[in-house]
Amino acid sequence: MASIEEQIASLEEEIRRTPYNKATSGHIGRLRARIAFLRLEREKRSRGKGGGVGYAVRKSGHATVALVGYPSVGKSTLLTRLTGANSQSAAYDFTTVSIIPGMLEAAGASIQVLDMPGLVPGASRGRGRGREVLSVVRSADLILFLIDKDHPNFRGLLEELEDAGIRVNARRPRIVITPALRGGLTVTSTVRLTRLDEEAAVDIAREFGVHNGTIVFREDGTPEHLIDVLAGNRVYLPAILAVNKSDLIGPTDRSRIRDQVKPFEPIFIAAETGQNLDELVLAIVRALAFIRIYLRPPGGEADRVEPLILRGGSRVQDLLARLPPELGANFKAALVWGRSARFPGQTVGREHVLADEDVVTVVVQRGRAAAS
Ligand SMILES: Nc1nc2c(ncn2[C@@H]2O[C@H](COP(=O)(O)OP(=O)(O)OP(=O)(O)O)[C@@H](O)[C@H]2O)c(=O)[nH]1
Ligand SMILES: [Mg+2]
Repeated sequence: MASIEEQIASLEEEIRRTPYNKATSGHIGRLRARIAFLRLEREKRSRGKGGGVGYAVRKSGHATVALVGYPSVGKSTLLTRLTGANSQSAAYDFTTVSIIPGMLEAAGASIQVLDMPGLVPGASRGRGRGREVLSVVRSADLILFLIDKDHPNFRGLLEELEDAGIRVNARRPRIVITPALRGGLTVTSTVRLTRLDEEAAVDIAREFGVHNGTIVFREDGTPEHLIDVLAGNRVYLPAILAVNKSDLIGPTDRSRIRDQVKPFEPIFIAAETGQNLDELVLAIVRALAFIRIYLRPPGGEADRVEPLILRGGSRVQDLLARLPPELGANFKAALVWGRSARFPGQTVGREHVLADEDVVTVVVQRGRAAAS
């Protein structure tokens, strides 16, 4: 029996050979689903063997940014410039053999930046420690792609990430799958499906061993969207892109690179000379969408001086995670003033999504209230 690797390769070959049209789209969807399923299996096995566990990188600070690029594009030089961490840099590939963290202080936030080994083609299949690197990328909050004039094949980087289940600048598809024990598969949708028909959806689900239950489309999803939801282990990360060594790049090359990386808006920098790093830092801060939360003790005044910094989209439970554990353990409710509140002092629960500059009082059980 062929190895998982060989099975995947031959399925990929079959997709390449099959012309894409309406008649073959169902078949291709099934092949893609089988590949995705085999990849999941491969991952499970390598974990079982103790492989693919990834580097142990302790997250710290308010957010973590992963520097992703081919070897020698200047990742280590950039880390040193941004954070002062001493990551080795040299004029040959694979100088970085492990992941080096540094801390960037910007806009009142501490941002952990991770320098990692350059990705090579085939990284998602394990080449050049690729799987370990990609597992660290998965746990980051933002990807900073770094390319240079000699390594402009940014699509190749994206493909490695895609193959590792990392979705860049995309959101989780609005497809809900509820498996059942019997009764077959029912597909329903709240919008008209133009990119995938019911029959194809059922076939794809079967490839993942889902034979009974409901699939509800809340958007006009593609076969890839459905596969992502079935695989279940996808991560959705924001990303920005910088072009390093701009000191060596003339205007013609710049516009060529701009075209190549669309829809990304590249930031041209030179890590070695520090050129344009302010703009890059601004872009990082913007992409992380920090919010400031002011705590207010019950009956007291809000501390307007030292906000707690959280990621955009954070909930009350994320705020609690940053406060003394007894507050979380005895949490009863939170009172919120500000943009996320429907009215001043609204009572909310752990799931409530906070907004920038909200004022929050944490109410704990046993009639005791506290905020700090
Ligand atoms: N001209 C120019 N050279 C740079 C710049 N930034 C880095 N370099 C050079 O590019 C080479 C590689 O830099 P590194 O920082 O080691 O690259 P890396 O991406 O960390 O490489 P790996 O760890 O092997 O993946 C070094 O010789 C740097 O001096 C820059 O802005 N301009
Ligand atoms: Mg390096």
